[in-house]
Amino acid sequence: MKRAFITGITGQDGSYLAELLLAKGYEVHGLVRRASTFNTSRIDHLYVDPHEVGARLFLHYGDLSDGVRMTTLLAQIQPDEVYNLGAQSHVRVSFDEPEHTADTTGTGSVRLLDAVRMAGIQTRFYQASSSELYGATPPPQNESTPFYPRSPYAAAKLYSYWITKNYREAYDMFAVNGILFNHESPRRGETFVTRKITRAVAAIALGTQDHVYLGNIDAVRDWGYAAEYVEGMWRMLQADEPEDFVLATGIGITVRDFLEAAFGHVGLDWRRHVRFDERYLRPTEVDALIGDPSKAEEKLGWKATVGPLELARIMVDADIRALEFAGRPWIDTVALSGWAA
Ligand code: NDP
Ligand code: GDR
Repeated sequence: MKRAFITGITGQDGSYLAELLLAKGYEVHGLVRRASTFNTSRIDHLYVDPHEVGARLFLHYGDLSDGVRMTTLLAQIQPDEVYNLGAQSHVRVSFDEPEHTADTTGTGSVRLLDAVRMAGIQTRFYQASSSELYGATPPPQNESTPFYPRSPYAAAKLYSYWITKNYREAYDMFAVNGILFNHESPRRGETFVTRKITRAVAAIALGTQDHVYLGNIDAVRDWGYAAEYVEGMWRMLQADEPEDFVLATGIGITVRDFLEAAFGHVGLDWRRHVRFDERYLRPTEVDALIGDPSKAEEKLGWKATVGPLELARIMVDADIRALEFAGRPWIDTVALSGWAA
């Protein structure tokens, strides 16, 4: 049985990746930050009490700021594959917390890479790199497009990109960067623009809210469906050679277009419900990101099938369902208290 270790397992991508790997027969180990309340709602439905025969999901307390913990955990788990998805992942928040972002989103990666080295294990390593690396460089962007980061988040991810490449070259590690363009889902964090919009649409449609405040709605993004992107991550680690890949849909639309699709799906006119608040602007904005995923299609056989407009409709439907179920999470969950110390 193959064994995987995932940082960021409680996040959007971590939850889909854990689902995928469990379905493929893996034993999955995830890093969870200690919080004063449970932060595992996205993976509760996957949890099986570890005392039960056949349990294959195991959770461990830890933090990317703690390198010693990473080393001891990896030595104990001995994973075949490590997926580094943990990060302070919000671009706007990175302007408020630049040092914390550097520590988790940047230095956290070298802590984990070095933990692999110090633990003396043979493992394949996936680094969650981002289209934010391209920043001010105009689209289309592919694996050879120059980087121009435009936020503390992107600068931290740039460090992680290069240190992953350096460990590949210096220590002959199978370590790769997936340069993923925006990907969303009903599990997307509530403060990213797509989910913020689709939650608002659901609440407005059901009569519990009237308007939503947004920032720059002219930004262009290439929004794909997260559940498809985790398959691409896995394929990168199954390849014969360690290489970096872009995953994207190749379609760019504006936030305005996304608004049109999301509000239009329930027969509403977004212009009546969207207000501007400069608090949501960034000191330096990324105007347009549209990926060229042809290398992944050619070498990994990976191709996105859900485009940004269809995604808007999927997310609106899911948020309406969640509200209709009186705020219960949209996935069926079981109480997850058994694993915690
Ligand atoms: P989320 O914000 O949903 O999840 C981030 C995860 O990282 C959470 O599990 C969070 O834990 C964890 N985390 C945060 N800080 C730490 C820390 N100090 N130590 C350990 N874990 C920590 O992100 P996504 O799932 O959307 O993205 C996954 C990764 O991919 C991130 O690295 C992101 O930057 C990157 N990425 C995402 C893209 C996207 O469009 N979604 C595109 C390109 C890259 P907790 O639940 O406790 O907060
Ligand atoms: P992004 O995603 O910055 O691309 O980073 P986000 O959804 O935050 O912003 C997308 C675009 O929408 C504009 N925008 C707003 N954004 C937010 N969050 N809230 C608003 O009210 C709002 N109004 C307009 C933004 O200015 C921006 O142009 C995401 C994250 O998942 C990163 O971790 C990941 O690396 C990149 O995608 C690829």
